[in-house]
Amino acid sequence: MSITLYGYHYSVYTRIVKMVLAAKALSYSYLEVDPFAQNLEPAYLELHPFGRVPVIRHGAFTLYETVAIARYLDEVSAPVMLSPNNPENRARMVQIVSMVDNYGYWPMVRQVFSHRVFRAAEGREADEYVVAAGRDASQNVCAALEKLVHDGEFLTGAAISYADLHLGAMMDYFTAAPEGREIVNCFPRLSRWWQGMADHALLQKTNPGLPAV
Ligand SMILES: N[C@@H](CCC(=O)N[C@@H](CS)C(=O)NCC(=O)O)C(=O)O
Repeated sequence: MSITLYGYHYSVYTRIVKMVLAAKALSYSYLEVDPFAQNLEPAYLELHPFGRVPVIRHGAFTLYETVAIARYLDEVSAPVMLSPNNPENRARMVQIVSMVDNYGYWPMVRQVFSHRVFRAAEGREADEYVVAAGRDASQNVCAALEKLVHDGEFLTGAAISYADLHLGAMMDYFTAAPEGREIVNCFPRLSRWWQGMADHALLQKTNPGLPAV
């Protein structure tokens, strides 16, 4: 059955799904959708009622919400490889993903990265008030992550899990900003994890780059 991914080039959530597809060596076709465009096609809103990306179609089955997509793809293409066997580690994976979605994405990506890095690449000014608010909120998120990082090489143990991909995509954007690097450097366990993860082939392969003006 063929897989279609609807995504946006610079979207972290689209990148996460691309990493899962690459990790599982799944081929797919890709359709670009700009979720920030004014009038999204009604046909797209049928797929995603909130007008966001990503969405996947697998045969007649369509799915939105990145975590659901990632876990579905991991499960339908054996062997399952992104979810730890141990219940504690699996719960930790879900906790980290849920935590960064609820408290980290907005300050780390939409405030610090978007304003400091993405806007600069587009030749636009950052709103310093937004960057400062994002920096403060991100500090709390990184402090919380510092307590959750496993002693192993990856976030939930010795093997890579979905949490590494999910947080990795956000961390790659966040640490592209000097404020992000400075914050992460204050947390030794989180820094150790990120130093090992930053050059991971899945992140390298899916790096969207920045707009050229
Ligand atoms: N909870 C959604 C979040 C998806 C999301 O926010 N995607 C961003 C792009 S990274 C988007 O579509 N933003 C459009 C907007 O905020 O209007 C998921 O996990 O898939």
